[in-house]
Amino acid sequence: MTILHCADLHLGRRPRGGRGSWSDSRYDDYFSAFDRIVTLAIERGVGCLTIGGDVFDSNAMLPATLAKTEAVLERLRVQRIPVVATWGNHDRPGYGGDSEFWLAYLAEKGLLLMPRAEKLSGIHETEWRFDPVVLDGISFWTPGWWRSQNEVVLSALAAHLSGQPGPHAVLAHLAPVGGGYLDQGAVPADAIRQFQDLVCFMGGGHFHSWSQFPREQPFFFVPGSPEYFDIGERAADKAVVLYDTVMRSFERIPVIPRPKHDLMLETDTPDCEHFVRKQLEPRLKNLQFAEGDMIRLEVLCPPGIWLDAGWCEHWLENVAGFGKASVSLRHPAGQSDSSGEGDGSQRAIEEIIHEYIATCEIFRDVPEETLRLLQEMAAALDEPARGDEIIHERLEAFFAATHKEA
Ligand SMILES: [Mn+2]
Repeated sequence: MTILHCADLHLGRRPRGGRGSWSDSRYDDYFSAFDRIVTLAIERGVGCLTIGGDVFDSNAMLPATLAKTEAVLERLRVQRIPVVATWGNHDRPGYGGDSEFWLAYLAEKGLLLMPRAEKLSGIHETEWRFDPVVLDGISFWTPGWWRSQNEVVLSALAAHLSGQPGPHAVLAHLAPVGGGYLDQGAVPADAIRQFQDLVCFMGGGHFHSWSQFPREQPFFFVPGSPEYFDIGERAADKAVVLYDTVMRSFERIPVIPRPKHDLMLETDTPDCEHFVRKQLEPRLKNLQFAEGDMIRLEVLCPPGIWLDAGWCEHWLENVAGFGKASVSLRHPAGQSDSSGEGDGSQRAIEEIIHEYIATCEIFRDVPEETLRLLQEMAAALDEPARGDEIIHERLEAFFAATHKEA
């Protein structure tokens, strides 16, 4: 069987900051990206399309989001190409009730198939119940998404599969990491490796850029989100994987999100018009870009020089023609104008951090928590013996306080 695997579609997503034409065009981007993947599935005549979670950006959605999703999936239904999907952290409802999410509705409508993983409350230990979807003799399983228990469920699933006749495939909204991990969707590579001899294919997700595991003869793939989650996302390597379960071979097919450009420039003046004329315009002359592209500009400023980032963003969007611009200032580390005066240097650093937080989308709404997190992490550097532990604790506290999830 040939499987086309994608993940992290984030259908229904809008950029923060309200409605408007930019918000509308980004909203459409996520559907267009999914639609192109569906076209690819049809053109290649695949055996099935699999989705590794975060189908939707949120379980609370507008009616139009559901209707548009159904319309895209309908294209596959008429072509008799089955879709097998698992859920990610974004698909989950914020309250209990594991089946009360919209993927279950799409499954009921016959637009996709969903393997299940259920938690059974055993008296002494947690037990899990797994129900596969069987297509052409291959059983598709999922560990589901269980937050801090993700790794536990994954091992329970591996144990379960070792007693079941194959062939098996697994879909999981997870990505392997080598070293320490700070994210519920990241699991140690060994947690994935235990499936190596149990499955013919494993489709991952959660991280928004491509990775394969192991490097040689991979069976596990994180494809990457087909669109940028937001303008600050650094994950740029986005693709889908076409996998042949008989040959155990794969083709990596890049998917192209709305273009985003990352520039870094310097200024020695706070005069925006001068900066645009002398630095920005000459740089843009050499940049291949089209109207509606996104741009992230970082400007290195000498101590005490503050360019008006908002003015520059406005210029990039309204004069240069970018769809969205994000401008942030950077000041050299460890330098301060107010040396030798009480806690003056400490204050300068805090100001710089505040300025940075204000320009960075994921921290902007939680400036106090972010500042505390940074201070605590800086303090952890002074305690090498317990540093790791402190950083884990502090990050968990930060995520708990802000409900931020990747
Ligand atoms: Mn995601």
